Amino acid sequence: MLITPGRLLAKIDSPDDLRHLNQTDLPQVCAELRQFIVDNVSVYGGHFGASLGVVELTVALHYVFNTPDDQLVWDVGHQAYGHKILTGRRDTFHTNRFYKGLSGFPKRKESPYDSFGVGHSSTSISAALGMAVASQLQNHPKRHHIAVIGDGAMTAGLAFEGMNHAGATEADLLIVLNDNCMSIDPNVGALREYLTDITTSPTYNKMKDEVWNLLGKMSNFGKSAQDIVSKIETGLKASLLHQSNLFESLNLRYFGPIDGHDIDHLVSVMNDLKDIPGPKLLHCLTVKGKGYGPAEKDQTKWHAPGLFDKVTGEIKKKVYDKPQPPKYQDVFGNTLVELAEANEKIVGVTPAMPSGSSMNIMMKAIPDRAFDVGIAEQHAVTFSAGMATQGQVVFCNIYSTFMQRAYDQVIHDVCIQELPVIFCLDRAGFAGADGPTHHGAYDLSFMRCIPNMIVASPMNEQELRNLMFTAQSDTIQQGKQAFTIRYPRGEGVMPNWRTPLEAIEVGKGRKIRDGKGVAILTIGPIGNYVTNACELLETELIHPAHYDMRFVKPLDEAMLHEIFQRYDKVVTVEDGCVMGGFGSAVIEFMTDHGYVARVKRLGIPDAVIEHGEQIDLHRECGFDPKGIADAVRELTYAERIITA
Ligand SMILES: Cc1ncc(C[n+]2csc(CCOP(=O)(O)OP(=O)(O)O)c2C)c(N)n1
Repeated sequence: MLITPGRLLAKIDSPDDLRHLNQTDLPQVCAELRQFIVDNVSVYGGHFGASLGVVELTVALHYVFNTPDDQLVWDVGHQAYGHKILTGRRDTFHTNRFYKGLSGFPKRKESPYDSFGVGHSSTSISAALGMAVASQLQNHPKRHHIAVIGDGAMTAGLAFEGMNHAGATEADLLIVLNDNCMSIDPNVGALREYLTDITTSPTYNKMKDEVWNLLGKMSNFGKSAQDIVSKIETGLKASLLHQSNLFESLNLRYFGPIDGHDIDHLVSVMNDLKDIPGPKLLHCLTVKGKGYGPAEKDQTKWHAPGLFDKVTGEIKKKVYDKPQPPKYQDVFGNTLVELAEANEKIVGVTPAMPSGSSMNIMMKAIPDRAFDVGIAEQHAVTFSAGMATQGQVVFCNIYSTFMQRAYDQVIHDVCIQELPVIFCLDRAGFAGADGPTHHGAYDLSFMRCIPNMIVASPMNEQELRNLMFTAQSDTIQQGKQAFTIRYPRGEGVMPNWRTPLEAIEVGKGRKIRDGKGVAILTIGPIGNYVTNACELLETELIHPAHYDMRFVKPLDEAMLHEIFQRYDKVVTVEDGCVMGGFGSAVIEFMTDHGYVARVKRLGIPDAVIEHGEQIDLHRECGFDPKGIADAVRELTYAERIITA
């Protein structure tokens, strides 16, 4: 479907074209940009509310600053659709997030305007500061560096680490705080309260405007006059706010709050800020979903709504004639409540993903035992560890990819201290359209090498429920081991998934089918592809056995002995990196026990795999049903020639 940009937008092939327009044209550019985003996302999907909320900011930033020489860093990057469209990607924007198309996030390889690759949050301040300090070292005194960060992303420790450093430098750094009171779900924590406090202090706001005007006028009178006014301004901010200004305390000059949808004001303020040296922060108030009614009203739902009818605002849902399997995340959310109702020690922890992980089901059902701690994965893990020391049974749910942030906490705060925290890693394996920044590719490898850690993955919904049941049982909780359960994004395979809860013996796999000559060993839901692969092979009279190992650690050694005694050809399949993962564990077992077999490991290779539908990526990496069948054919080829 061809989407036509508005009259002005059609002529903007780069920010240079934008900068040639009159400032009076900018409201029209904003309206057309907003419409173009609505038109595209409604038919092609993607993130939505965040980009609509920063339309004016995006236009103002590219209008005022000399991008790409000035370095503009977007935090997370899910709000950068307007930026992509204004920076030469308007005509390819319909490929956004599709296999081989544009990335849904800024990406250095994609454009010189994408100064820094993003996807995970709260990196922008550190990255832009690094650029600013490099500019000083390389003698580019006129280059500006801007980090645009949301109030949600600002809750992460990394953002504070960046500010702490920035405040001790003279770097030319502008932090634009895009405050819309939302993370994906409503933002949480004391920082949110603090920002609301600044935003709603009427006395401060009035005084601030007056001082600002004065500051503008004083700039004609040289640096010492500016310094005096600046001191008055700082004093005013401190005395008029309930606390001293957080950002000023970190030695960042604080400006705002201003209306982030007033394009004229944004342009004039940014022009002023260009002349103010050193690290500074501009606090902009915006509305997530701005300009599209339904998205303004239900901001969580419209964070990434899927396809929708742009006229009625109806989100398109596929209609099926029979019951469908649930999403793994919903099995997690519902099972957690079921378990927590029976075991009052159970608590749930999520770092800013209540709806993404379905922890919101427990937050609703048992609010005092479910915690959204903000975008703070490291804190989430150590907070869980703290609760575990007191005998709470903690389900800490973190997307596999975001767990990378908290690796030291898992080792240092949980496993070394023998605490039985339960980690549920959602979005394990390929994340799909979000791409390489979000693929949960590494958890099997990085979790299995930690002492005092059990690592499991269910092949279906029933197994997920049973693993959760097992992990919270007294046997595990009185032991000394943490318990990782990883499962993928999307739906499972069992429409009737509310099965009775049963404990699973830790380190015990399942034989799914017997075979001849070759065995396929799988971990997790990717094992469901094997049924299909075997159907393909049956017609060629190849009969592989299939084992669902369930646990990567501890491995089912009895089962592996059986396998290596019966089969000298083995294929391992995992939706995770092959280096150091499940297949590697099987090979380690094989050599440790002196078996000799041909083993083919299927999984994610040592490469950055881009975005696309999960099945496309499985195919690309050779572990879709056909890829698995091919691997078996390859292993058995010589034998079949001989016996033919
Ligand atoms: C480290 C990390 N944790 C979680 C996420 C998932 N995530 C993506 S956007 C988002 C909300 C960000 O909120 P904010 O920065 O305020 O931007 P907004 O969407 O409100 O514009 C979250 C939690 C992430 N991208 N990175």
